[in-house]
Amino acid sequence: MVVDPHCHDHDPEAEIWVGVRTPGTEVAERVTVIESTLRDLGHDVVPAREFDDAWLTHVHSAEVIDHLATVWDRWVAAGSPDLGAQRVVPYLFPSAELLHGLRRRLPTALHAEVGVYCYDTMTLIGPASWRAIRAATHAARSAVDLVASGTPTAYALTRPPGHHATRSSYGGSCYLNNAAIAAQALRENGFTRVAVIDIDAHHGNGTQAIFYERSDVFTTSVHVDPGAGWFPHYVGFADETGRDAGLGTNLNLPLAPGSGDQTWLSAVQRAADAASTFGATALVIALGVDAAVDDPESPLEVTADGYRRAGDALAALGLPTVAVQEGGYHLPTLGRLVGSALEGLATG
Ligand code: SP5
Ligand code: ZN
Repeated sequence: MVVDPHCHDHDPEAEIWVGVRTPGTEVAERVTVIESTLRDLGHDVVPAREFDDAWLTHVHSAEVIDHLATVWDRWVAAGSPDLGAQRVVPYLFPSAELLHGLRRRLPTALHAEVGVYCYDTMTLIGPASWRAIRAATHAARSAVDLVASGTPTAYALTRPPGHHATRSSYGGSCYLNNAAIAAQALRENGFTRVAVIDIDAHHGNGTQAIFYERSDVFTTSVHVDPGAGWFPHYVGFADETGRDAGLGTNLNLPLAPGSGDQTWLSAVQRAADAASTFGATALVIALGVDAAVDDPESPLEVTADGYRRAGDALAALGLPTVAVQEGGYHLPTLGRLVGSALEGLATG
């Protein structure tokens, strides 16, 4: 398990959910309980090392990286915390209809700029958020280093999560895309064809978008059907299969709310089979455990044994594997769910 203590530092405090400030579910205690459970299960702990942040432009735009790195200090300097939400939060979004084909300017007011990069109202930024955001990328890249130097499987305890972040935008409690960063780093370490299998309860829209036109990275996601009314609502449908050179290299497997182990595991097996058909030489698992039956953020009903069997099925691919933590919000069972998935991966 690769950890970076700065992953605790991000404190979004809240989510603005349909206009109401509610307590956030993506809390620092998530990494505390996962780390302590995995320690109890005998996992060794490897500290993440520092990396050059300039490399992050291989996955994200320089503009969003600079925004994330500077927005809190600029928010304070502008007096914006006093506007009401304390945290950085958008209020206006430059939608295609609003712009009507006109050039998207960078607004003068910082509280308007936030909507250029942040696509929802649930992904707030506080004083230490950037430290955690970059620490999570360091954990993901450290796990890649381990695998590149011969460790068969490495797990990165990343927080905040990443799979909803696109090249230039953030949302869904995600800021930079740790799984995409791991996939790109594997590519640059000589793994010619990389598969990302996303088993978080929500569609991995950011990872899909980052690699949508690429033929060297296959992306597949098993998630609750956005068409049944679930985040991210606009994407994650079965007919999204990639574009241009990437045509045929994206596979979405949306599931009905209420789906349990049997249905979910056959979708995970389909994802694994597709990664194998693609000819992947390395694997990234976007390991959210919020499909669990007790999780407050999704209506899927996967058990701890289901996660163990998913780990088994993915291990059967026999590929060098980096697992990156995504969602999972039920603190009493969170550690055990991650432990079960990793147990399956190690023994499968
Ligand atoms: C990484 C990940 O799992 N992100 C989840 C993003 C989906 N969030 C949707 C939130 C829907 C409203 N939840 C109500 C919680 C009130 N605090
Ligand atoms: Zn999720």
